[in-house]
Amino acid sequence: MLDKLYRALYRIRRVEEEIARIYSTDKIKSPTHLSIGQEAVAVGVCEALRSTDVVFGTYRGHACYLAKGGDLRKMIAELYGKGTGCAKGKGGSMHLIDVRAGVMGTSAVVGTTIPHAVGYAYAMRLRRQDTVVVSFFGDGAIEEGVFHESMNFAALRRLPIIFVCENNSYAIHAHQLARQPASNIVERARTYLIPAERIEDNDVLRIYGLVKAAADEIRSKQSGPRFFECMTYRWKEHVGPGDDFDRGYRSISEAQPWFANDQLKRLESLLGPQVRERIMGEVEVEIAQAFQFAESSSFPAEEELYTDVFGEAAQWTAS
Ligand SMILES: Cc1ncc(C[n+]2csc(CCOP(=O)(O)OP(=O)(O)O)c2C)c(N)n1
Ligand SMILES: [Mg+2]
Repeated sequence: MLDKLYRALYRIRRVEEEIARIYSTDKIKSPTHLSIGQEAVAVGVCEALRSTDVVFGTYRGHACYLAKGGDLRKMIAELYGKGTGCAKGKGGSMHLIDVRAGVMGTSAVVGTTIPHAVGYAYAMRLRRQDTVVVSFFGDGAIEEGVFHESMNFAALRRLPIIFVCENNSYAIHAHQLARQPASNIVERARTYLIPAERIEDNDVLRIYGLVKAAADEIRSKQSGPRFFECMTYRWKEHVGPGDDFDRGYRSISEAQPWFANDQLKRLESLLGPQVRERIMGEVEVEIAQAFQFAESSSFPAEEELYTDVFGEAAQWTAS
């Protein structure tokens, strides 16, 4: 298990470092929100799921997409705006999807995938399937009305869903305590009678263990939703590849404990050098191939502007 978690963490970190490295060349055609520093949440959660389980994420979604098994080549091609991308080059970094892997979508609009996840969980309950649904969102999303409507409905219907709040303390440049009366997200989840837990330290092994137990319980006992508030930290600026500790809204001293608590380094130290080097080598080849795939793919044809605009079943009649 350690080597799987390490591979997933290393792969996401290195993919995003490569994205950051080439960002200034303008090859990447969409705004890009990096999750460097936060990878442990997506990795701990997704490794605890089955391949048939599904996740819904946010615009900071590379980690969730990759950790759940989304196709790396199609993700990089999507960032390049190429027709071979996972959303045919029309979505960019913020709109990743790989239905076969159970990545049901990420969205630029804060909070929007929470009700999608709840709707999916409702469908699973009606069809008596044992799929577990995970909804990832940030600490900013809980200020959206739809978050509370979704929590209410999920609790009422005891839906098979795990809510994962990735609390990195900031929404763009505003600290949580400048936006919310208290740092009490788990308590608010509990008011819906949803069992909720806060994981303070980005500990990938703990996140994995707790989510695994929660998913097992949801499946075996139909015990209804669970909620995890995972404290974490965004190392890079809100959007883009740079550092922003000189912007004045946060300090490097606040970040230092999180740098020291890097879960990638932690797992690296728990693995033998041979395993580590094998994984690093394999991942580097895969990443190079993914960027090569994106480079050599074509942009979508002009006609593509008119496809996928409406659902196939949509019927429009003049009235
Ligand atoms: C409905 C909506 N309101 C405002 C925005 C502008 N916006 C983009 S990112 C963001 C911050 C969200 O913060 P959080 O949910 O904590 O996620 P993080 O960026 O920290 O991962 C905001 C307000 C938006 N995209 N959608
Ligand atoms: Mg945030």
